Amino acid sequence: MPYRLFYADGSAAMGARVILEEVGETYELIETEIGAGMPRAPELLALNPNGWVPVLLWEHGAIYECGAIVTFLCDRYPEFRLAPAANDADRGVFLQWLFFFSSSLQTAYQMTYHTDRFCESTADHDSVQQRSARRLHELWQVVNDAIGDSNWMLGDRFSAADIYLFMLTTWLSEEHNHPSVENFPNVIRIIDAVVERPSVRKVYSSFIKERSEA
Ligand SMILES: N[C@@H](CCC(=O)N[C@@H](CS)C(=O)NCC(=O)O)C(=O)O
Repeated sequence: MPYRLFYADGSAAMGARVILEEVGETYELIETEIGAGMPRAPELLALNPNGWVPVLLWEHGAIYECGAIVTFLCDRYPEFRLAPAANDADRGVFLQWLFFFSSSLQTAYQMTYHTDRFCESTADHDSVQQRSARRLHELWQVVNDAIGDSNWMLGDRFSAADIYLFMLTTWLSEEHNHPSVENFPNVIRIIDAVVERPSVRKVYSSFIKERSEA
């Protein structure tokens, strides 16, 4: 059975899709409505009660959480060397970055894109929005400093953490008062290399075209 992926353009499902491309598996995209205030498909809610994408369907069931899907796929296809193996010295740091990205950075993004979910009162909205945007800057600074002179998140070794990093940078939005990626030159160095991968060029073709025309 080919993989099936609950998917929306611009979403975290793109990172999971890049990994499917990297490992050369066939997959079907299930285009999914995730717009604010729009109803979620019952099929999605049955698999992920949060109503979020990605959800990956495979022969033994469904998995949600982008970091889990990425790790699951990398481990399933070790020959592509997208993640250090469980007993590899780099495994811990690989997991560190994936967890940091999905728990800290993604949550800060969510607080700026869906601020109302984090406020009891509309009076708090602007304050939460501004603080979360500033928090994003702080978190990206941590990542930028950690990269230092390295070529990749794991030093001299490319991994799925670099693909995840790329995905997160595509969500930076001036409209939401996010910091510009220009503030983080070490991050730019990695995303400039990641964007050259055929998998990324395919999945992010519209995004890349829009950016080049802007
Ligand atoms: N922690 C989840 C977050 C997924 C998530 O926030 N997905 C967004 C798209 S990037 C979504 O489905 N948003 C719809 C919503 O928040 O209602 C993951 O990493 O998979």
